[in-house]
Amino acid sequence: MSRDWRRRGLKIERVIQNSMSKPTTYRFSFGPWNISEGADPFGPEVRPAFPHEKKYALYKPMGFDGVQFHDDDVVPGIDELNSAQISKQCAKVKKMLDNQGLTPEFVAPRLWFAPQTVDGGYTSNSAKDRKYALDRTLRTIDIAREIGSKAVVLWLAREGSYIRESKNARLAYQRILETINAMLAHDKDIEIWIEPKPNEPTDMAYVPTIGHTVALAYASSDPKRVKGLIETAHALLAGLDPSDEMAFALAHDKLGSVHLNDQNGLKYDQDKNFGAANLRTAYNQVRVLEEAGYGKKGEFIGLDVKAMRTQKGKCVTSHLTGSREIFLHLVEKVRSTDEKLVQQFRDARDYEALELYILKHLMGIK
Ligand code: XUL
Ligand code: MN
Repeated sequence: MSRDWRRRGLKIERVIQNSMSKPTTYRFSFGPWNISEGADPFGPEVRPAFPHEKKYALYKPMGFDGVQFHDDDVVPGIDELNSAQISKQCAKVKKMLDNQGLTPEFVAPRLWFAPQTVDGGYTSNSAKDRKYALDRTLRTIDIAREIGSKAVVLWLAREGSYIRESKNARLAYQRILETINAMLAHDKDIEIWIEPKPNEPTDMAYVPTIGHTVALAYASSDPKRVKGLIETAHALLAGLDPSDEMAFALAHDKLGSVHLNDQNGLKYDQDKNFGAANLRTAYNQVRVLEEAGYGKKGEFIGLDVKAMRTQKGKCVTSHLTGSREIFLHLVEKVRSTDEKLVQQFRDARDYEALELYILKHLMGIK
């Protein structure tokens, strides 16, 4: 074991002790896209539109302090505006956030809508389209700084392939790394949080897991500023356990944020309410976060949940408040887990008894 790893191990033990002595007060965030009109690939909107500007007033009363943005959530029509116009719009959004007492958690370049990114951005075979993707990403960093956000999220939506032969995958990974380095060079403070996802909209996406993300971080020119954002559903779509993915990132000090939600098997990306498909998996995610002291340095609990299409009403938000409530109930479950008993079961290697204890604890049976 290298000395660095040993030091990190000791640090993790300290964090576990700290998190036991001082409970974390969690802060929650979501993006305006999480309040949607219910369109899906098979049908149109089913609820009346509710403008983005009106959504921000809902955050605080719902118990949320952080806003996650796409670049064009901050600056609608971004591709048609010059930098002075973009700055003016950023100032307007910053004022609104200050007035509402909200923190802009991150800004993500929406690189999956433009005609230039049909075949990907950073990994497109067209040099002109790669330049569009980089320019828009650097502009997103400027937007993040102007509204007071310390991070840019890269969900690498169309960086992948539908057929293997269409791209050189090794070159694609090199191009992603070059983009990360160009972003780090563009701004000396900005953090880059990559949100891995294995598929959808592409068949096979590059950077499908947090392992790929952490490898890219270490290969970059400033590893400290490159982290991951783990979404429950994305980890499940990769056939992985989201709490283990989070633990891996935390062991490397590389969990920038989370998108908690749920996923019922290997289907399309469902963004179900947190805990809705598998409460025990949700409990284990909360357990890993809580044990590591996640949130003590201001990290947010982000919820990337989608309202059911069947839900009636204008501006449906109960999926967000419900997911937040379930998270907080699970924090209580984690805090009331009898850790001494867990340790006894571990020492005796009696995992049958441990499993029964956990299931009964989750069901509220003494
Ligand atoms: C896509 C996804 C996105 C990102 C933000 O599956 O999760 O909403 O979280 O661009
Ligand atoms: Mn997400």
